[in-house]
This record gives sequence, C-alpha cells and structure tokens, in this order.
Amino acid sequence: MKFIYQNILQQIAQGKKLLAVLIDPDKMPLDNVEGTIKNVNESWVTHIFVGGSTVKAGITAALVAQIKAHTTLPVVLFPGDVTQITNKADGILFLSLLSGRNPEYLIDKQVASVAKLKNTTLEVIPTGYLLIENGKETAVQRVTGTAPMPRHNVQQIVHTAKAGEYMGKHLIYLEAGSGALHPISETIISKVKQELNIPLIVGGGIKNKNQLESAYKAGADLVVIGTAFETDATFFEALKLEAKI
Ligand code: 1GP
Repeated sequence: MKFIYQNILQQIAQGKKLLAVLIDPDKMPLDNVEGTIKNVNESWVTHIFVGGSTVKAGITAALVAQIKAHTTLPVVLFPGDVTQITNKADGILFLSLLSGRNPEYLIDKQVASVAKLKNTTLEVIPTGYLLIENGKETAVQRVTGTAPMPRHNVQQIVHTAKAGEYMGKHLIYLEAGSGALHPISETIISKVKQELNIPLIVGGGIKNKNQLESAYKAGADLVVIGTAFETDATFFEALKLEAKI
C-alpha cells in the first residue's frame, strides 16, 4: 500500500479528522492483539501506529503481522529505533527530531536505517517531529537526550514546524510525550496549523473525548492516542463508529 499519505491528504481535504491508536510492542502481548484490534475496527480509528521509545529488538514484526491479520486499516511504524523497522507494516513515519539538537536523531539513525528500508516496500513518510514540554520528563526526552521545546515559546515552535515544511517534510508531529501531564495546548496547535500547508499530527497525554475534540478544533488533522487506550478499555466505547464527532 503506497497510498497512505495521499489518503491522508484526501481525507483532510474532505474535512475529515483522523485518529491513530498507538500500539507499543513492549506493552501489547500477542494474545491481546485480536481483542484490541476488534475494538479498534469498531471505532472510528483510521490508522494504527506501532512503535515506542524503548521497544525490545525483534518483537515488532510478529506484532505487526498479528495486527495485519485482523484489520484492513493502514499500519504505520512510529519507530524509536532502526530495530523496529519491519516490512510487515504498510508505511513508516520517517521521523526527524527537529525540536532537539542531537545529530543521532536528526540524521544518524535515518542514515543507519537505509540499508534496511531500501529492501522493504514500506511507504516512507518524511515527518518532522517536535517534542514540546508537558510538565514531566518523558521517554522521548530520556532516550534522545534532548530537551523538549518550552511550551510558552510558541513562536519558536511555529518556526521549527515551518522549517520542517520548508525542508520537505510531509507531516509535522507535535508530541507532548507518552503519558504527558499536559497535552499540546490549543494555542500551540492553532498557531502551528495557521502557518502550515501540510497535515498536522498531535499526540501525547490525550485521555478523553473532550481533549480529543479540543485538539481537532484547534487544528489537529490526526490525533495519536496510546496510553488512554492501554489503561481504559472503555475509551473505545466512546469512540464507536456511531458516536463519531
Ligand atoms: C506518544 O503521542 C503518543 O508518542 C501518544 O501519547 O500515550 O500519552 O497517548 P499517549
């Protein structure tokens, strides 16, 4: 499937809002996949992202294969490391951590991934990734050794996102971090959205439907939710197809 990005653009052009569930291979036993994906299929989730900051090497492929066996939704890798790349998925967010100044996460890991990627049929989607301060330290911060951008310096966040667009990224991802205390603020989302001509992904710390709606209203095109689905099985209930916002 090489149409993930085109489909995102088309759906956004039609005024649709997109939702990705983030599945962390470290936290999802293979035995739980079928039940979880059944819930996903019955909700208005549009994408399944798979990845994490600290996933054990070698477990992602089996998980993705199991997910693919139970859904037709696009499965997109959201990798914290080269070891998480698997051809079993449909696409990959080819992330560059633009908020940080660690060359390893700006370019080195991307170079290291090429030998693997060029032997896959994954749709590679260039994505500018910005980690924003959220009230507590997150795994991305620890693993990458970079500081998040201060949330009050909105202009710097906007300029960084726009620089990503000028550099040719196809998506910008505003990340508060998994389990963030404060999701990305509406002010940040709306100011970034006003300046961008490419789709905007927002994730980190979104725990309920109100926060989801706020992110959409502020301008998020695609919202990513991981922890809330892991910790609250009833959250899928609120997102059943018939309850679409
Ligand atoms: C993390 O943005 C994602 O990379 C999702 O965060 O787990 O807090 O939903 P949560």
